[in-house]
Amino acid sequence: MSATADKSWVGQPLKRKEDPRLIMGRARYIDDINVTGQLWAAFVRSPEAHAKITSIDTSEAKAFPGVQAVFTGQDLDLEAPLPMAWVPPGVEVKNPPHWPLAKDEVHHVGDPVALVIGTDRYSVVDAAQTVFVDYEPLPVVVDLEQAYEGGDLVHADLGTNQCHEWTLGGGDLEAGFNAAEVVVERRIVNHRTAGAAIEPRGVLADYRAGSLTLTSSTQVPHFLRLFLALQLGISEDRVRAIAPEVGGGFGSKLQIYGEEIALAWASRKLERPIKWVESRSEGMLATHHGRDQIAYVKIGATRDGKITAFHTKILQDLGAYLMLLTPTIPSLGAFVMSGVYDIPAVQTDIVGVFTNKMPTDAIRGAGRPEATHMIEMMIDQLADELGMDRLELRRKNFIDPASFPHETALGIVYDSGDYPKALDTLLALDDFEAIKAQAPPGKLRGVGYSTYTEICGLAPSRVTGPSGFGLQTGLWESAMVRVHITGAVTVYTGTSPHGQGLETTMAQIVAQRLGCDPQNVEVIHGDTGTGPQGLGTYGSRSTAVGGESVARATAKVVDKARQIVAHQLEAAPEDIELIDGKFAVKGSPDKGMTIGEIAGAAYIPENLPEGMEPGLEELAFYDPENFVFPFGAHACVVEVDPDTGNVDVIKYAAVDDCGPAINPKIIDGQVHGGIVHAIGQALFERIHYNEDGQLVTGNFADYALPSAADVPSFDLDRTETPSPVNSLGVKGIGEAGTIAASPCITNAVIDALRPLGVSFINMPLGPQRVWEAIQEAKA
Ligand code: MCN
Repeated sequence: MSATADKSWVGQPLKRKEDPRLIMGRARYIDDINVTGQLWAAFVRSPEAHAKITSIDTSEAKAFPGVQAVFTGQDLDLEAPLPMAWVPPGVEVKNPPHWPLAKDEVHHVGDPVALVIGTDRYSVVDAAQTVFVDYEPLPVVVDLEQAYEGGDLVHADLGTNQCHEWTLGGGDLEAGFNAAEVVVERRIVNHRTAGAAIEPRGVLADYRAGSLTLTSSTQVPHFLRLFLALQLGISEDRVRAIAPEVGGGFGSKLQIYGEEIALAWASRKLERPIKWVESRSEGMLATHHGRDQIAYVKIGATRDGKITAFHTKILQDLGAYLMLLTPTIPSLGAFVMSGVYDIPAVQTDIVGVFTNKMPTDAIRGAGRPEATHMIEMMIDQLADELGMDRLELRRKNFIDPASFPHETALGIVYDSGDYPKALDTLLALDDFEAIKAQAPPGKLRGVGYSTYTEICGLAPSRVTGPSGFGLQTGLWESAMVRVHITGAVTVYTGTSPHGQGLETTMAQIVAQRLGCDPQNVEVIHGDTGTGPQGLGTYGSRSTAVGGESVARATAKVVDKARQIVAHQLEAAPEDIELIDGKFAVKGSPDKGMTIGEIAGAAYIPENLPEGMEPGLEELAFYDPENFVFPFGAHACVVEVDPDTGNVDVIKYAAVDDCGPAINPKIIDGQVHGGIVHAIGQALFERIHYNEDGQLVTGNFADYALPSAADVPSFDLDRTETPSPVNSLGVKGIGEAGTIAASPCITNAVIDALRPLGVSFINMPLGPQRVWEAIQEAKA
């Protein structure tokens, strides 16, 4: 055993430490938290998709029993509109002001126009209904292509619905298509979905004595503190943001929401704590949506199947405003647009387009599911055109495992990978073609495949490509590790887990290095009032960036521990190693000290090395040199009823590679959830607005989330290809299933329908669409 590795806690399928409190109802979500003197808030939201506000009459609401105040957009004197955190360098982005309460005009159904505050949770909702807003309706544009082609304007003063246009590419596209003997073009739709976290959003703002404490169901408490400080003009040290237990986010809580800012402002104004918890239907209207892209995709190849060029033009439906990361989303996909393939020329043109709908932003995968959907569908389409086996086509174009680290045509460096191995491992799991061949009479079966890579653990300031692009913020992470005198350990992480199990995996990383039990390691997160600066949980970054910072802080503790032990045992620090839970001299394991005993020596400093500070706690900030690139291969078998168009997934198998597993059980759980998320998009879920901009799918009756009955049990395996980017070798896994599964399902449905003459179909593959595709093919 080396000085930093003892019992192998890393790699153990431990049960999640957080589960007992979650399962037994002991967790405290925002809805469980109330404070003395608390008021309640309700938002008045626009029923119009686009309208001028000609007047707002709040008199009746103000007279409502218990109502303390009613505010409109004219009352909110903020320092700035809601933030949009990132602009592609050198790209002109039109960013219309987005206020927590609309000032003169509303731009989507659900746009908040007034805030009613009172003593009772339910009567403020009734009072909100008595706020009379006079709207002068304006033309509504809902359809993305119409908005792009010059339909009615969402923001008349911009003179266009086009927000921005930019290109990410590398290699000679023209030469690539000239060299192609076969070119396939498709219009691929990736429809709008919701994050649909089971816990809705909620906020409790408590401003008193010049300080603000804001508790919110958020994935990013540190960003929230920053923007609260900026928008309210409060010094950051007087703002504390807390993410309590958060019941899922799936990207939808990676946001600075107007409700957070408005409640903070009102709490300061009234000097009372104020709380708001969203209803499900309010959440469907006003929590950001995701995806919503239409792409015109073109792939070129030689007759023998070598891909020569790949071009995509993406129209991104922004909705009515830009939120925190809205314009970033397609670029995350563009970074990996060529997927796991060695393609000499790749280009993505991105056009952001405003429509009168709720804004879109990051939802699990954020741009990468869309990119994977395109390349993996196009591989199947190309194979069909070439008359070539689709797995053979994939193998022919896989990036050579010997070429890692591999620089793509875009100038992005994939850290490590072995795509043929992932596919071989997948094919060993099941005989998919045999399952397909066993279709019952009257049913059609199809097999789908997808192979993928994604970009995680964002370290964007390090990445610039040939066209000069690069995300501008370094996404470092921090950790503090404190060993207590009893040997218990507290870890503070700047990540903000909300279902991922990081309290367990981070404890495993620490326990392995300190020789203690993970049960004795408590991981604290989600509170800017404790621990160091941090950046939150999203983009499957928490292990590759946050976990690495935990490992680095622990390494500093180990370093100090070895010096203390060496001093006490009169040995050299280099000779101290961790053996059976004790730091001891190499070859003399009987005379060692546990981490608790070392902490005792550190806090009762009677015999420390000359000049050493007492205490045993260390802080580390880790700023990665590159992204990490998880990858994998998925396959499924679907069964289609041609009479009804119904699709059942009867087999789903996945091989994912996120480097060495910290906790295989947690990884499996993440992959399960991710796959179900994408099966949901492929077959069931769709945020749908009618032509007037009214949300049709405003609750879980109309917005169909998959249930356990809709998915098979999954056959999973892993390969483990370490990343050279961090010392743990780890990559992300939280989004992998979602990235791989939608093209896998879609390709399978096409495979099933091919005998009927259907060669292409877009999601969502609900019965009606599938049935219609069959009828069209027949006709
Ligand atoms: N892990 C591991 N070994 C590895 C890699 C990861 O054991 N080699 C573990 C991690 O330590 C962690 C889990 O797998 O316990 C996921 O880790 P990671 O991939 O680092 O992802 P994050 O923790 O950053 O989570 C974010 C990711 C995203 S972007 C979305 S969206 C998402 C997801 O995680 N939303 C979720 N999973 C979710 N799961 C739940 N229950 N709820 C959500 O809202």
